[in-house]
Amino acid sequence: MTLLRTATAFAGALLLAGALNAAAAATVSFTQLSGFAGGGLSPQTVVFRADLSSLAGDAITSVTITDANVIAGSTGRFSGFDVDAVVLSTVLITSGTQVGSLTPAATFDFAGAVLVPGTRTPPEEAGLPLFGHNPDGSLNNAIATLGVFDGVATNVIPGAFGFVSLGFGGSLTLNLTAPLPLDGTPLYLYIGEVGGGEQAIGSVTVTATAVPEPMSLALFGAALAGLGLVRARRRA
Ligand SMILES: [Ca+2]
Ligand SMILES: [Ca+2]
Repeated sequence: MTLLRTATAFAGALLLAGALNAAAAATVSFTQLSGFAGGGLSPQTVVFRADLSSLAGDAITSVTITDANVIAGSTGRFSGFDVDAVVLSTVLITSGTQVGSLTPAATFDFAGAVLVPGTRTPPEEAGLPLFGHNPDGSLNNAIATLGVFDGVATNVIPGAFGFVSLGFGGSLTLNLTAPLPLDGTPLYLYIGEVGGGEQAIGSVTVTATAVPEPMSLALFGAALAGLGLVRARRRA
């Protein structure tokens, strides 16, 4: 009986492994929209849109924005892509002036954001983190406000507000509070870049349920038959 139980447990473990979700990162490309987003005296956030409607997989679990290393824009603490907002929405807009109509399709865990700071162009400002970063390397959510397109396009402190500067080659990863199912309906990722100048590369982590292949099942069946044979021989 022991052998049979072992075989049954083995079968259960295999089937469970087959049902687990496998995650993969898919690169998405951004299109720059006309018009600027933002408010106040410096409404100069450039809005980019990536079409995720035909993304393969079951659900989106996280989004990563990486500075594309185009050396432009501001310097020092404001180096790299200046992320004003990151929004997933089913609403299609064609101008940055329309960001107010974007209803979020999912909620990001902004408190759990992971930042990998990139490099800066001089001045170095030793000891000071990139704008929107806390000294411990975490995201300063009180300054970045990544759920809202409200960036103020200036590198004057005080005055600058509403974004996080990634540094050249730096990145920002945001997990969703719950997986967003992909069902083939329209879905867009919008990001804002304060002041213009820099470009970003987008990456989306997608889960897909692994289905056991016919060959694996055949091999598994053969293994079970083998175990049964051993058991029969032992009994004999
Ligand atoms: Ca913001
Ligand atoms: Ca910028």
